[in-house]
Amino acid sequence: MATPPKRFCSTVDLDNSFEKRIKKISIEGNIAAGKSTFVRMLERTSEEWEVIPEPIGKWCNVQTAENECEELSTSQKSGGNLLQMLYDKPGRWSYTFQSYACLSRVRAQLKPPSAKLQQAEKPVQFFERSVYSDRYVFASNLFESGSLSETEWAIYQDWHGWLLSQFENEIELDAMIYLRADPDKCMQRLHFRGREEEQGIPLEYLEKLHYKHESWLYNRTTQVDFENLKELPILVLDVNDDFKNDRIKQEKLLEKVKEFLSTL
Ligand code: UDP
Ligand code: DCM
Ligand code: MG
Repeated sequence: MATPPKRFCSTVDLDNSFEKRIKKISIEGNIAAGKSTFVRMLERTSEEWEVIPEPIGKWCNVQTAENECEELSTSQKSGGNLLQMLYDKPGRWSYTFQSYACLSRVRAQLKPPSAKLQQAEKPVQFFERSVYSDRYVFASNLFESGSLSETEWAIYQDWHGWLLSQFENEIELDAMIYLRADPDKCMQRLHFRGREEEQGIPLEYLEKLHYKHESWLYNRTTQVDFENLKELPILVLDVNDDFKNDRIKQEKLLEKVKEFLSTL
């Protein structure tokens, strides 16, 4: 009797075990809390860790020196403008912005992991924010402050729920890390970063977003519609102290991340 081709079976096994092994973790936090700085640090730490930056962040940085020679796609151009439009006229542009932000995030998160990651023994993908913060922090806050109408909010929630049900397996998270910083610290960092579109943001806006993060990730009192989200492990890290250029603080944060990963 012919022996079945082993390679075939092991390829299938490999695929399955990769799906089981890979951990997907989102990094959450207020505007300018330090998420991008934090994920860059994670990326440098291990070959087995991959980072998926927030697409909005990329669009806002299109005019920096390192990118200025690159050809920009229509979506990148409109993304950059859209952030400005959102802050200039939230009543007009919040729905458009939130639709585009979520769509582009799903698209970025559906890209297959790199070949290097697929060979890793303990692969981890870190996402800068998630479709959940899009909804439970940003869109929800814009609705509560009157920038999204009842109808827009109802339509947003309808397609958001449907979209996630379609891609549940691909984008489901294993855990979240909440980078917790006081709104005035975020304001300082926002000014320090100097992203032009954001310079008119008042402290009250960061305070509202802070309370949204707090009730969702710290007090866990926000009502969420996704079962898997209700029990998701959350690591809370205080990032009020600057860690960007402080090796010892970075090491301490990394220790906590590693310990957290070992529990998942
Ligand atoms: N930043 C800092 N010290 C830190 C973390 C961040 O000075 O410990 C600065 C960082 O260089 C940037 C700004 O704060 O200019 C916002 O950080 P980031 O872009 O990482 O924040 P995000 O909006 O991604 O959360
Ligand atoms: N943003 C938003 N709604 C979302 C996601 C992001 O309004 N669903 C905005 C907030 C910031 C920028 O996009 O101005 C993302 O940048 P940051 O990485 O600084 O939080
Ligand atoms: Mg960022």
